[in-house]
Amino acid sequence: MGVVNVTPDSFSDGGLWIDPEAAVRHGLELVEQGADLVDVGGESTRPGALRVDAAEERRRVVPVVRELASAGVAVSVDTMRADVAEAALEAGAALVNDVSGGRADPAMVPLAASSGARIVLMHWRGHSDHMQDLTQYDDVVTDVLTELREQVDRALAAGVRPEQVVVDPGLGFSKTGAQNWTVLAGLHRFVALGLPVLVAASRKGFLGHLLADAEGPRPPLGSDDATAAVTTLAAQAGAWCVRVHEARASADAVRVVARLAQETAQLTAHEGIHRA
Ligand code: PMM
Repeated sequence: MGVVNVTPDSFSDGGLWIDPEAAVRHGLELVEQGADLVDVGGESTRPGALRVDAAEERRRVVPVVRELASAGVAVSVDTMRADVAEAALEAGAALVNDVSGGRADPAMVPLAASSGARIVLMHWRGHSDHMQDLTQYDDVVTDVLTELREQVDRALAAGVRPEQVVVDPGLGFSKTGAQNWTVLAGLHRFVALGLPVLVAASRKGFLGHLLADAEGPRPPLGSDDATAAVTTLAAQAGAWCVRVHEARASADAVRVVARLAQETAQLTAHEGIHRA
């Protein structure tokens, strides 16, 4: 999943794709790099960000979704608002990516149920202006899994079908840097839920902190290689999708993991025959 943030203030690419034509060009470039999906968002969710006006969010997102969808691109819309999601679905979006996992807008889950669209439910505890005050966990992997399972159950109880649901542990959302690493180490437990898992580590602060030098944390644009490393590990752990700002390295990494998985399966079968 390649990211197009049609925002002036996103963490890594704020302002770059605010012009709709530039946003569409960038979406097409991500597809050329190997992205199967392009995620279009009009609201920054970086720590501390304030909410954008709903009409402004719709104005940013819908023309870009329409243009990319009409070019044959599979588009997801990154929004916490049901009316923005609905307008994007009408404009041709195939998937709704709700970082609040249905918690921010009570109309989102009913929209998913009535439209039948696939929906990403991300683990979420609160809006960006205070989410980093909500990082208390007894055991971060177990607690995130429990809360995410509750979000999924709420969606299923409201009529969303299991095949529609994608889950996401929400790296960076109400999680400290150290907690992000713990969640990544426990990714297999999210995969074991039996639902497709999306992982979005791309250019996030915890990578910049890992790669810090004497001048301080590595800026977001400098962590694409580390992002591709996370993609490799996430693919190996069985993730369904990674959400990334630069798609080529991650698309290549996924192909390497898939090829090696095929080879490993053949080798295991071969060894089984020899043992038998
Ligand atoms: N993170 C951001 C935006 N959208 N969607 C999902 N499903 N998961 C995420 O972790 C996520 C997201 C923030 O990233 P950006 O502003 O740097 O693109």
